[in-house]
This record gives sequence, C-alpha cells and structure tokens, in this order.
Amino acid sequence: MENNQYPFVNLPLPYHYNDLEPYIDAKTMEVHHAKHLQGYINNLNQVLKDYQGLQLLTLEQLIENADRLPKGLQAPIRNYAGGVYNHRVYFYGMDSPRDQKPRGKLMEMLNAQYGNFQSFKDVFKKEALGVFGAGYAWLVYDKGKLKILTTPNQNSPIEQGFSPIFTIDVWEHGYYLKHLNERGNYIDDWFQVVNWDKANQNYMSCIRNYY
Ligand code: MN3
Repeated sequence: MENNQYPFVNLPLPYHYNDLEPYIDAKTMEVHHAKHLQGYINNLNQVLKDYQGLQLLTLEQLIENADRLPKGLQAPIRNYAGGVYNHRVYFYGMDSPRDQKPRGKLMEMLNAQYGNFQSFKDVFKKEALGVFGAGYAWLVYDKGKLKILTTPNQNSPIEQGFSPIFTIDVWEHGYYLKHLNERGNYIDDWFQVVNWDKANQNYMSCIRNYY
C-alpha cells in the first residue's frame, strides 16, 4: 500500500468518481472519498502528531498493535487507522463494471469452498445484510482458506491476523444517496463493480505468504 506512514494523505483513486455508474453514483463516491476518508486521514494525522514513535509504524502495524497502545490511544487508532485502511481496501477493490466474475485461482477456491460463484454471493450478501448498524463485510484469507466475516464500526480484520481479499463498506454513507434504506440492492450493485483482478492478486499474495 502506498503512503503507508505518517503523514497520511488521501491518494487519488485509480478511477473517476463516475466510473462506477450506474451501480454506485458519482456523488456518493465523491463524498465518500473526498469527505469521509479525508476525515479519517485528518483525524489519524492529528492523533499521531504528538507521538513520534508511532509515526514510524505503518498503517497495518498501527492497527495490529492497537491493543498494546496506551488505553487512551486504542480507540482513536482503531477508529482512524482502521478507517483509513478499511476504506482503502474498499475503494481499491472496485473498478468500472466489466466482466463481473472472479478469475484464476480465486475462482477455483470460491468454487471449492462454496460450490459455485452464485452460492458464494448468496452467503456473502446474507452476512453483509446482517451487519447491525455500521461496519463491513469481508472476504479474507485465513491459514489456507477463504473466510467471510464482518466487523463493526472501523474495526479491521488485520487486527485478528486475517488478510483481506476485498470488503464492502455497509455504513449508510456508502449507499444512502442512491439506494436509500435498501442495503440489499447496494450489495447487488457493488458485486457489479468488484475488481476481480485485484481480488485475485490479493489472494495470490496470501497464498505465496502462507506456503
Ligand atoms: Mn465509509
């Protein structure tokens, strides 16, 4: 991940805000990236400003070590470093709608574990719908296998040692302008813009690091 240390900046996305239309609207993307993610970046920099030791840690290291930080820092680091990391995984995990199917080794593993792509989507959607309030649903890699899990707020699965393949942000700010209260429609639309090349790359690097 680029810009992985203090001071954090909001990197431009590798696509335009309107490139995910008609599935995710340009206004939502703009507010989400330029306002919400920017807010997390500003808050994280503000927290780290007075802690030179912590400024040397990567974004991942900050999150992975959150429970070893002084009590007063744990929640801000979890919320803000998590907010930056999780949003980056979410934004980089999307691309303009193309061939909306997994490929390569990732597709083989999804088929092996879930039967077929549709069954995987059904399970993933059910989990994402089940997130109470704000949070994320993730496909992660865990010791040789894929796993679907959810996290509340800005908690990140890397704190528990899981490696993300992709994530969907189900905070309402990610879909309310277009999909209103219909989170299920948003999840269906998000599946049309998943960047499966990126997902497969993430999966391949998980496999390489595991074996
Ligand atoms: Mn968000």
